[in-house]
Amino acid sequence: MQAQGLFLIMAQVSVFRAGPRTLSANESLDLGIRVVPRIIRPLLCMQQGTFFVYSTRTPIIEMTRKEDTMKAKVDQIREQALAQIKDCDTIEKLNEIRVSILGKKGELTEVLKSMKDVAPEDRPKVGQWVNETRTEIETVLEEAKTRMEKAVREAKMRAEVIDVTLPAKKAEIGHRHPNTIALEEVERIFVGMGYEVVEGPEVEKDYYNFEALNIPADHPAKDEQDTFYINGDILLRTQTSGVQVHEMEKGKLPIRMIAPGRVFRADEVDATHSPSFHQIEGLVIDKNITFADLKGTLAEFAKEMFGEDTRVKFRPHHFPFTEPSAEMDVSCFKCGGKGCRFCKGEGWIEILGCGMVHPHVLEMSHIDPEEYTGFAFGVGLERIALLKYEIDDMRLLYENDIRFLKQF
Ligand code: 2U9
Repeated sequence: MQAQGLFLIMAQVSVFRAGPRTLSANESLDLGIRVVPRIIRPLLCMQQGTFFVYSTRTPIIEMTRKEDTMKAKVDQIREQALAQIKDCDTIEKLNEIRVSILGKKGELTEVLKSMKDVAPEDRPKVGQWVNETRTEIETVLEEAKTRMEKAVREAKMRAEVIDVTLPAKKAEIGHRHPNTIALEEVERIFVGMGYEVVEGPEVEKDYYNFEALNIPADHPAKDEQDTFYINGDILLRTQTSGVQVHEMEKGKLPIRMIAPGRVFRADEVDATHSPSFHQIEGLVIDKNITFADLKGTLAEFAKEMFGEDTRVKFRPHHFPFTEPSAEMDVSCFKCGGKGCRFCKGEGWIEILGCGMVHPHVLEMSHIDPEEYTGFAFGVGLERIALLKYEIDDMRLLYENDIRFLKQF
């Protein structure tokens, strides 16, 4: 209320509903009397519940009952809310409108909070307006929300329309890798002969990869040029032999096992080399095992792997871990041994290395070489796969081109 309003305390006014009388100071305040300039009188006349009286002085007086002010305020909030909802085009904005009007600090909620300023006898009526307005706004909000959700759903359905007449997308089915096919074949053969398949770690101690296999510290294989070292003592295994050493250390004899797995050597990539490839090593330790057992076993393996007519031959060789050592060739399964382009006219194809386990290797793993003997062999898995499936470049095995892999 402006200071000038105090001039009206004793003014004789004609109040709608109340009839003409003199207002007390408190009543004047309650009625919201204020002095307004003559010039804006026509404008204020438009407002509901506004009355004008002449004071003993010249200004024109606007008197508004608090109840009427509240009604105007609630109506204004209602009109504004309905207009905002009508213009609203997203559910998010709709929610913002809800919060700004009906929320804890919303405009309508604020009106309720100011009820204390309303004369007690008017409170039920004002409360009813506010609640009716709240219900109406909530209903309109809910209708708008339902309408928008429906529109969003319909737009989504239109965008996601599925043409059921289109041919189905063909799922690309994988294929076993030639290495896997060859490995499973080797495993099938040896498991059939009573062998166990044992796997071990690709990161290994120098001892299990070299020392326990009688490979001396100054052996060229131990050169950093050939082996990937993690540190001075730990490396990426260059052969799966460590797996057999771990088995021997367990002290459970006899042993009849194959150890397939990935190995690593610091080689440049070419048609026959890769820094990572796969080996299958075999080990048999029992009483009275002789080179004859080695020959018979590997001859049987060759027949099953490359054909019933396959013959084998052994050429002397040297490995630090076996004594005597040999390399085994198989008769060319393309020409039967006559000599062809496949066997480079030799009639024989080198397949694997083998030998009788060196007595010192047995001793280092606490096996008495006087009581037990054994044989061991090692074969490159990629070499078997390349030969068996007549693939002339090792790199093809690592490209994972399904068109290539599907041929085997
Ligand atoms: C223990 C004792 C002896 C495993 C053997 C070979 C011969 C061999 C090569 C084949 C092709 C490696 O991948 S390759 O380059 N391996 O010629 N490996 S005997 O001898 C062992 C293994 C473990 C305890």
